[in-house]
Amino acid sequence: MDLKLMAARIGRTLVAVSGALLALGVFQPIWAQSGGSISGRVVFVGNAPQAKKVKVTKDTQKCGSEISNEELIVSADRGIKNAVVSVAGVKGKPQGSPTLDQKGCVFAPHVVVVPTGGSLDVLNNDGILHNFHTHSSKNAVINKAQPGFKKKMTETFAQAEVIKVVCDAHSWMAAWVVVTDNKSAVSADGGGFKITDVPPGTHKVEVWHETLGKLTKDVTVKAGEEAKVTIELSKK
Ligand SMILES: [Cu+2]
Repeated sequence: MDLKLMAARIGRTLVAVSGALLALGVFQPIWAQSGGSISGRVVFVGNAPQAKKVKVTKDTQKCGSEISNEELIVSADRGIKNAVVSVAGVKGKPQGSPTLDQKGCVFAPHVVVVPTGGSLDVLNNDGILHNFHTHSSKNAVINKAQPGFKKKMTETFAQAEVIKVVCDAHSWMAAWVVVTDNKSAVSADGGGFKITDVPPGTHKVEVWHETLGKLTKDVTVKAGEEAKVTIELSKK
């Protein structure tokens, strides 16, 4: 028998044996043990407020005449946008490098997650003067003008912290930089979120929203399954 034929026979035998072991439940395939996911919605309990409008008094050709205040965005079916859902003690990094754009005199996104020690690209797509000013206590305060010609600045955050960012040139501009090593997701329009690759077990899921505060919930994740949760927040 030549070597190729022998290798092929050994290969087939291995496949058959592992297949039989799988069928017997002797061992679990590795991909089934890699974790599950946590998904669901963050919802508002109570009378959902209307988003406030803010009159623009400056740079109106770039900013328009009115801006929606983004501190509490609740959809018609009560979903809360921009809540940060994270899994305590489970490390994870956001995909790609986080960016905070300034477009139409609004920070976008309104809430951005940055890993501890990681960097954030601060973009200026407006071509007018903005100012990136952080209100932090654990991290060094950043207060930098970003003139129209400066399309990008890169800032780093050494410590885990929830940081409010404002622009001193436009009083309505505000955003939040959430610095954490925990696996996190920011709830989308309608309040939906999903966190993948969570190890099996019972986890403390932490939720933060800028005006509704914090909440912790125990969530049990099973390998290969999606744990569905509804997180309810209300005004204090
Ligand atoms: Cu600005």
